[in-house]
Amino acid sequence: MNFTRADFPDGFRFGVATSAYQIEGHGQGGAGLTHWDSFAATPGNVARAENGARACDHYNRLDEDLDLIRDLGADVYRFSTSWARVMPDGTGAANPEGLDFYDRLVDGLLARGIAPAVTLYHWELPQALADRGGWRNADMPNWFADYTETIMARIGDRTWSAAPINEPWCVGWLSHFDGHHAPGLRDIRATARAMHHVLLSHGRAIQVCKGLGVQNLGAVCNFEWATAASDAPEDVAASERYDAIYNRFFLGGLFRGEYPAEVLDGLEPHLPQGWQDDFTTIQSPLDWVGVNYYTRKRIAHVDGPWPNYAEAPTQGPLTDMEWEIHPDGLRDFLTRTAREYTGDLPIYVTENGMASATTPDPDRIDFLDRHLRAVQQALADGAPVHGYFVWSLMDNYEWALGYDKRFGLIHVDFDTLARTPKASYHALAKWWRG
Ligand code: IFM
Repeated sequence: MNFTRADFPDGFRFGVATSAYQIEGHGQGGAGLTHWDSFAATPGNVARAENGARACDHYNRLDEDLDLIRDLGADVYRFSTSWARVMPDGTGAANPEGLDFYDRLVDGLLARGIAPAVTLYHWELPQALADRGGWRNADMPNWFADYTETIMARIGDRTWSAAPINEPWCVGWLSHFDGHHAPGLRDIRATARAMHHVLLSHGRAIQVCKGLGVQNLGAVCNFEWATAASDAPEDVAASERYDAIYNRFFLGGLFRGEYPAEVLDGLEPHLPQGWQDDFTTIQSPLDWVGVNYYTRKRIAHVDGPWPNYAEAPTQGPLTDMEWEIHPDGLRDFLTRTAREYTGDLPIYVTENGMASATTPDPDRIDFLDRHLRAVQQALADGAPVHGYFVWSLMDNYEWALGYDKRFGLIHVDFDTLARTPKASYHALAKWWRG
């Protein structure tokens, strides 16, 4: 990687990202059961039925991990707080040990000169709320607002930025329509409600944060570029439907106060009554938007009920997730988001990275290099990109795929829990440290 900080605009921030359940070790510190624990305990849902009970044991290795972030030269650390660690039953009493942990995390970052970027929900829903229907339940925005108040009253005076929910598509569609993530449903009505309640919960949390005086509030969405598998009109229409569900639904709700017609074709009968009235809350003004980007899909029409699409065979080069490496998609999302939805609002690449078990990892260095060049192209095209955060600081629990998909700049030995920085860590440190 032949970059220097001077190759990016003044004030451009570089960072790394993780999430609570993927690294902390959820079995410790009084955290409550989550729907990921029960999903993983159900045979067939997760590779080798692995769960996040120990993960990287970050809970007990906080200082060591924060030193590694400092030595990397990262400006920002994007982490998440676990709802079930803060409020083990989802509502009601807080867990003092959990609040203390996040307090120490934020103070530890500040003491090392690293800006704390918090996300309030990265998928570990307290089981007690899942038992009450989880994201399908119209009370979710209220429960989420209470949780937001509890955690941000404690740390929100010292965070650099805050975003309520990581990747609403995963929370809504992947988990309730595809059934690939907890709670593992395949139900169109649950999907419609979850997708809407996620956005409404986001809006409520933004309002709570504003009330507490928390600064620099944003939303983090994940996007996949959709390319039609052929020029046939039905494949083109299928790829537009995929794009609408995956990408435009959330941007539309957040920044235009509307959902795309192609999504309403399938979901409208299942949305909660009065959904149109919720956009005032959903559109609570933001200070930035985050783009998580990894890959693109080739999409073909299939006969059958809405949404009538299927993924066409992937073409190389691929990562260990079997995701195509397609840096142009990052450039195109950054420019399209600004052009069609957010204008001058700062955009951060809040996640980008690759799964690769190779060590040393020249493939990861090449991946990051190509995506950073895509960011430079977007900047040259006028997109107001203000930062770029790598997923992930260290190898961790890759959800339904367990521990063998390695996204880290730091290798983790899951037997000894030893951390070993990879070549990609050193390559980034070389220019991030200045
Ligand atoms: O590991 C995940 C993360 O939790 C959310 N964004 C994508 C990453 C890689 O799949």
